[in-house]
Amino acid sequence: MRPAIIWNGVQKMSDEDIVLSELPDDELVLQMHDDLYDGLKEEIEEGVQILLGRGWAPYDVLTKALVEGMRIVGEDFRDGILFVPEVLLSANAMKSGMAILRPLLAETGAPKVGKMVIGTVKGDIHDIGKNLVSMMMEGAGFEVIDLGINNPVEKYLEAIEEHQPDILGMSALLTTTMPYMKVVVDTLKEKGIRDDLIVLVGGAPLNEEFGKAVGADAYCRDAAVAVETAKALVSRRHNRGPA
Ligand code: B1M
Repeated sequence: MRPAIIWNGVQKMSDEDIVLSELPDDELVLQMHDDLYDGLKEEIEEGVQILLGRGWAPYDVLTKALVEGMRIVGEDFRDGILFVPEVLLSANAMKSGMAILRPLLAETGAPKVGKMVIGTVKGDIHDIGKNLVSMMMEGAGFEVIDLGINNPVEKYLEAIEEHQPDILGMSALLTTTMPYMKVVVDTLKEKGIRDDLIVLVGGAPLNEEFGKAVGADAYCRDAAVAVETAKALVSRRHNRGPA
């Protein structure tokens, strides 16, 4: 065990002194933010299991421990304090925590309410937010076909033809890749299939106005909004019946 650190005259625990299971919930969540920041995959997995074991809802573990931790990582990435290799480690730790939560969030037993094809657009390899949307949609009873990252329009078209989804979801995290959403929507129009689908878009740099400009049915600020919007638009469509 490493000795305790003396800092500003105050004895501070070193990371190796910390036993996650002994921390109260609020301190454990803060420690998990630190561990995510440091890309500590095993500690994140342990923290997730501890919170679940204490009766936390999977959604709360996801939003309060993981998503909030990633928000902090994002700020320091933006400010040049963290760099790509470090953020990759954080992303991997986040994904391993999400992998534990995924089956729990999907465990609704509810009948399928619709089908969604989703993917991150061409040129963009960010997938944490998209994965989160997929998880939440599955949890809400949607069947989700996840195309992964860096999708050219052809990939979306193939998946639409093969799976005949109710919804097409697109994610973009870069200002340079978000315009590609319009390429996809315009191609759907050219093919005469735009109105067969509900098109939902999301990603940190987007907004409502952008969603309208690319011709989407809705912009979704986060995964919870994506679920609510999808449910509302699918049920409106079903009530309207076939054209
Ligand atoms: Co990147 N990156 N990154 N990155 N990265 C951002 C996006 C950036 C904002 C960081 C910054 O500078 N502040 C910045 C973009 C700036 C800009 O375009 N204006 C940036 C940059 C510049 C880059 C590189 C260019 C860096 C470089 O190489 N120099 C490079 C680009 C690579 C590429 O894609 N071609 C790059 C690389 C990476 C990593 C590989 C290191 C890693 C990605 C790992 C991975 O995803 N597997 C990474 C990460 C992790 C980030 C930040 C820090 C975090 C993104 C994230 O996962 N957030 C990010 C900073 C930030 O966003 N503040 C950043 C957590 C996630 C839960 O939120 O993705 O917003 P988010 O998803 C939300 C909503 O947006 C919404 O719901 C989600 C859940 O609530 N949503 C949808 C998302 N998609 C949706 C789809 C829907 C509906 C809702 O469909 C229906």
